[in-house]
Amino acid sequence: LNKDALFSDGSEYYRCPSEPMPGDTVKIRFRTQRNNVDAVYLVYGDVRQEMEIWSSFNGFDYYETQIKMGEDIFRYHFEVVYGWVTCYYTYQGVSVNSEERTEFEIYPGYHTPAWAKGAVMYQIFVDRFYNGDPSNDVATGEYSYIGDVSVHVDDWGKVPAVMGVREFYGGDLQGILDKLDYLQDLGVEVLYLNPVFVSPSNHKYDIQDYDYIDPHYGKIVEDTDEGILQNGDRDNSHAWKYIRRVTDKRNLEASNQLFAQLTEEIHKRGMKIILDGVFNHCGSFNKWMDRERIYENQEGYPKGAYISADSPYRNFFSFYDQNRWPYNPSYDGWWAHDTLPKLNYEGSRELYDYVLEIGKKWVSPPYNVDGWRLDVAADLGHSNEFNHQFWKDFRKAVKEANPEAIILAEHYGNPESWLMGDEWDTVMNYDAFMEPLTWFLTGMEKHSDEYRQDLYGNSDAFIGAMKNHMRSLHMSAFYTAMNELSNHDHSRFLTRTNHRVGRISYAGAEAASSGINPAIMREAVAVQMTWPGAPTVYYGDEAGVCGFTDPDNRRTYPWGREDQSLIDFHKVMIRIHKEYGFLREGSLKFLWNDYQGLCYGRFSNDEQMIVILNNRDYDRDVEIEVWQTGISRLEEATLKRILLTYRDGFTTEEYSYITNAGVIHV
Ligand code: ARE
Ligand code: CA
Repeated sequence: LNKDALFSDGSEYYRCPSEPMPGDTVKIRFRTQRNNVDAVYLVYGDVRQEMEIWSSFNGFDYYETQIKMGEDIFRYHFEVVYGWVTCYYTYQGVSVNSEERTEFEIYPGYHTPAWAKGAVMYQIFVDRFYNGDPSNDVATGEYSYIGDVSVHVDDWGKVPAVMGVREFYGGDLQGILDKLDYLQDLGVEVLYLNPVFVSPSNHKYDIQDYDYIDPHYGKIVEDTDEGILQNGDRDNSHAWKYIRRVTDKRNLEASNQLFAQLTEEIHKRGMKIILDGVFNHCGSFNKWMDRERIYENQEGYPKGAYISADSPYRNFFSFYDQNRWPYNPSYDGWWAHDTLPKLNYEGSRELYDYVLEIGKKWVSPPYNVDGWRLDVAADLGHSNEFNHQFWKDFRKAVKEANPEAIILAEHYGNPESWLMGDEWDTVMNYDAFMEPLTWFLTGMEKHSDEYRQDLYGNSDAFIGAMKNHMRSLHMSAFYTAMNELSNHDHSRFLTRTNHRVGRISYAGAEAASSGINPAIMREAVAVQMTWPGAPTVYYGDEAGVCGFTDPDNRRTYPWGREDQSLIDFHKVMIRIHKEYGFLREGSLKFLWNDYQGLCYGRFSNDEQMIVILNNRDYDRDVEIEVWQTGISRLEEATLKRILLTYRDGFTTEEYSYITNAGVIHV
């Protein structure tokens, strides 16, 4: 029995249709070496259903059988009979007995947007990407009305020793519009923007008003001291002027209009855009809370919950001390941050419905956003049960408004219970991408800042972690998972993998000349662009930007000082990613590994790619059984691509031949 030939997965090549609805008939397929086994059975529940040969090619027999989908999760594995031998094929591969936890699973009705499968995404932290409109910049001192010092940074290239939450560089929506050509040329298909709604911080996770784009990202059309007399409580005309920048409807509407223009332009180019949805908590600045008394006494704004016990928003939050009003400071905050009051959905149906409406509003005309990235999604609500109920309702609301909008949650740990087809579509893929890959390429251990000198991670650990965590991402979630190397919460990949270099200079060309070795980054990008899921580039990573964790990971994009060779490398890898459909929705198989080497194949029925990683700094010969992907020993022309990576001096080479039957010499 040739065990290495046995194969099946959740891709459309082995499950057709791959995202069935209840009532659909599904063809399930299984692969064996040609003329190698006596019988194959599909086993589900108590049923053992014999499969028949559907087709034979690439040296394999493909068995097939049909099943009718009900409403419930369908779990199955395969049983292979070969003379006296019986073995099983489960999600984890070949085994002598089958355990329930490794069953293949189908969730009838679980559908994720086709456009998101394998889509090339680009994450933008707006204030730091590009300043397209200096007239909307935050002024130095602007936020003194909330008792804080804000700084307008004039020098775009400055690397501050400490980046405060109120240091603003002026990046905005116009800046994104101005750079769409660059992004498209890079090969980007989807933009993911960190929060853009009104908020006085540069990260905007403390939302002040969910209904409007912050005018500092949009437009400030009304900007005078006029009207100061309308607000008796404000003794300082600048405060009033600045408050009006973000509360005057003319500025807010103009900003929303510019945003609609941006999404329209993005769609015109065939691209998509998703927004950050921060629904677990809002900002203490929010009109509902109004701790900073921004809205107090303004026409059209009722009193906030912090100020008044009679506030209509009183139940939007949970206050611990029921006797302290006004200025009740004791309320529930996300991870005890008092600027991030937790929203109390259980206490207010009105709030619940309002946020569902917000979920719909931005994916509907005239904005037509293509989905949400959900901040701290598992934290929302005060119980697990309630949390699931909320996301079920949220999904219904959003998909009703825009059926092809994606719902992508930020989550660390096992997301399985939210990924059953009726809550989230998928997740930011920390567990089955960013973390295992980081450990493999750096030798860094989980939850440790220590790097083992001269040791890279062990490929067995990489494969083990990947297989384990990939299991909780059923195919629909797996192909759409956001695969990042860096983002706004973690160190930049270049810095993470050059840990011992110490404090690193700015970026790009400067990084290159300061001893940063981009070889590991290129290796990681090669994996990212050939791995199942949506490869997502954190703005500036492609240009050589460095940075330690928050807030240093939010340095400005180095316009004019980019590391051009790293950008070019990204372009090549993105082009390869987009050229082959099987990289988006095909199969994955680990083919070989040793301590510092790893090889996997990606394939469909008629195209294959082999990716080989060599973490040693010298060439070596390895034998790889490429036939396992369907590359025929005889038909050499079917071998499409071999990607080779070396620690020093990365090369991508495109081969169209095999040097020896079934063996590639690296
Ligand atoms: C601010 C300061 C930081 C400071 C922090 C704590 O900027 O320097 O360390 O306060 O005092 C937003 C802003 C942050 C801001 C924060 C609080 O972007 O700059 O930090 O608000 O004001 C965990 C959560 C995960 C969360 C991260 C940050 O599980 O959900 O921590 N990520 C989201 C967003 C953030 C955002 C918020 C939540 C709040 O993406 O940008 O912060 O809305 C391990 C753990 C994870 C942990 C992860 C990262 O892997 O397993 O649980 O994530 O590290 O720290
Ligand atoms: Ca600006």
